[in-house]
Amino acid sequence: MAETTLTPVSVIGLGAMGSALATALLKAGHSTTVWNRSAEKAEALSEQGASRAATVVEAVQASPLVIVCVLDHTIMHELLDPLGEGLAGRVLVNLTTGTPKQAREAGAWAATMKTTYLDGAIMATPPMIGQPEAFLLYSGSEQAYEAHEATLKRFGGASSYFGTDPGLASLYDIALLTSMYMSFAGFLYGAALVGTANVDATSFATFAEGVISGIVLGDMDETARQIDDGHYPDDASPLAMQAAGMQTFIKAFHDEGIDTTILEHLKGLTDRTVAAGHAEAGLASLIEQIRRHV
Ligand code: FVH
Repeated sequence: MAETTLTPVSVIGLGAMGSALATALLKAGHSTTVWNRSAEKAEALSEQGASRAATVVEAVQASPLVIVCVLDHTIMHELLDPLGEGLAGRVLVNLTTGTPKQAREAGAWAATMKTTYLDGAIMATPPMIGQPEAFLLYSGSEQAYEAHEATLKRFGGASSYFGTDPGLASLYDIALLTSMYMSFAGFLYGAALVGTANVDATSFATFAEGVISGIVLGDMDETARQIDDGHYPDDASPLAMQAAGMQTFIKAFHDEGIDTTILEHLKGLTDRTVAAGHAEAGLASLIEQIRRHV
């Protein structure tokens, strides 16, 4: 059911992100109550029309929808556990970064408090909050997401709901950020290698963009299909050949005095995949060793 009037919202935690969230709510006209450990961070928001709660309890009592955005889950529990059934009947949206396991534990904990729980992950920086392209991920109570979707979209127009498992938002968030970090690292390693011949990163980027967008991103659908099928055709570049190539790459990095740790790790993963029977398979077969906890 969609909102018909603007829901009053409380925001607990007014760091860079919590302040941006509260600002977005105020701009949209929501009655907004705020609380922060260091009270001075509420001053600017108070000038914009926020009500200042003196305690966490007061903040929770002020609104049916409570957003918490503090440094980590331990702090979130330190602040909210003492409330007990003081949280009953509230919708708690936890935008504090945590692991999927912590999110699931928080979902179970909230149920004991008779609180409806939505976990969220923010793929945006504070200045992006409130923009149509800002992407926040949510999982947990579907009913709560549907009831408050319009309010939650105040934070980011591109926000999405991923399912009832409270851990899903964090799982997607960490998976997407891992893809980002690894792609970024690949470019940095390449730039470092050509840099040993005084080639600047800008010149390297001209070629790297084509390889990354054409070969890596261009083939992503096919790679995903192979992962889902559990079948990894090699496309004339079998893994055993690629493992030998990687050894040469490691030697090249070593010869030029550059860090080899990530490549060595990739080579180890590739060797284990070959040893497990995928010598003739394609690169996507690495997923089978990645899935193993070593
Ligand atoms: N800022 C960002 O770019 C990222 C984007 C992705 C998601 N994160 C996550 O958002 C959570 C909050 O991050 P933040 O940027 O607001 O962080 P800070 O500015 O450092 O504010 C931290 C807030 O936590 C409060 N806090 C810390 N320790 C305690 C404590 N022991 N008791 C009560 N509150 C505590 C702190 O209060 P204060 O220091 O101002 O009194 C701030 O309200 C985080 O999970 C990011 O991973 C942001």
